[in-house]
Amino acid sequence: KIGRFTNSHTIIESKMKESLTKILEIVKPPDFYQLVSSIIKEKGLCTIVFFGVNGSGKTTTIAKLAFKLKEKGFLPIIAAADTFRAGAIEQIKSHAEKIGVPVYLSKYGSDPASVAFGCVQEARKNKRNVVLIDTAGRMNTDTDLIQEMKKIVRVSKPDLKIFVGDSLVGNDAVNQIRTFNSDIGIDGVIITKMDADSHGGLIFSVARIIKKPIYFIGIGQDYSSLIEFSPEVILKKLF
Ligand SMILES: Nc1nc2c(ncn2[C@@H]2O[C@H](COP(=O)(O)OP(=O)(O)O)[C@@H](O)[C@H]2O)c(=O)[nH]1
Ligand SMILES: [Mg+2]
Repeated sequence: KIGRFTNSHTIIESKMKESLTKILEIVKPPDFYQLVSSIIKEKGLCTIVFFGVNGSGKTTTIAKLAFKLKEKGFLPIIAAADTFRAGAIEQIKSHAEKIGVPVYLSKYGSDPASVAFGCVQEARKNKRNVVLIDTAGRMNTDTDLIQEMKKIVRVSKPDLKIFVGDSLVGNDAVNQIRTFNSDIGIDGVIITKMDADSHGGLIFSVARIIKKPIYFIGIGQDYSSLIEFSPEVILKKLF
């Protein structure tokens, strides 16, 4: 029943917010840093591998997250396991230098799984407690590359497998998420470039298809432009 002085737009808007909130609650994450802390407490080390197609923002997101982890007192180390794309090693090395986080490097063409494994060993030796594994951008149709990703997972035994998805790619990202989830298994998602896109369709696809937590959203290119996901933050962006 609409009261005499109530604007019907307001009612529609609040109904929309209500149903969107229900969907957003599906992907609402547990506290990321608490989760990492509890893994470290149990195992002494938390290993996180990031995957997703070329250009989705993996390397940038890892730099942002390493920066945040360092700020919070964690001891991150980055594995430069993208040994495939030209410039990838220099890119991560330059980020790591800027934020003051160590990086474990190898040569182009070397086996990404052995880089990931080497970094885990290095972390144990040097008392680092979070390993962030950067991987090559790979097309989800390329089965060789999916095999390679499976090998990285087999060898480095990550505690978390995070899919990094670009909010601008729309329906393509939905197919990526489906393929990656069935072939490798996704524990959580980070959605990038939300500063350039305001409808956030990918968030709703994650809620509908894989129902896994979305830990962070990327909202820009600098190191501080990574914010924790919450339904409130997204609703504020949408309305
Ligand atoms: N505007 C914006 N650009 C981003 C964001 N995250 C990454 N990028 C940019 O996207 C491009 C590809 O990122 P990169 O990390 O190299 O992707 P990768 O191939 O998955 O490692 C770079 O130019 C980044 O600066 C974001 O949240 N917002
Ligand atoms: Mg990269």
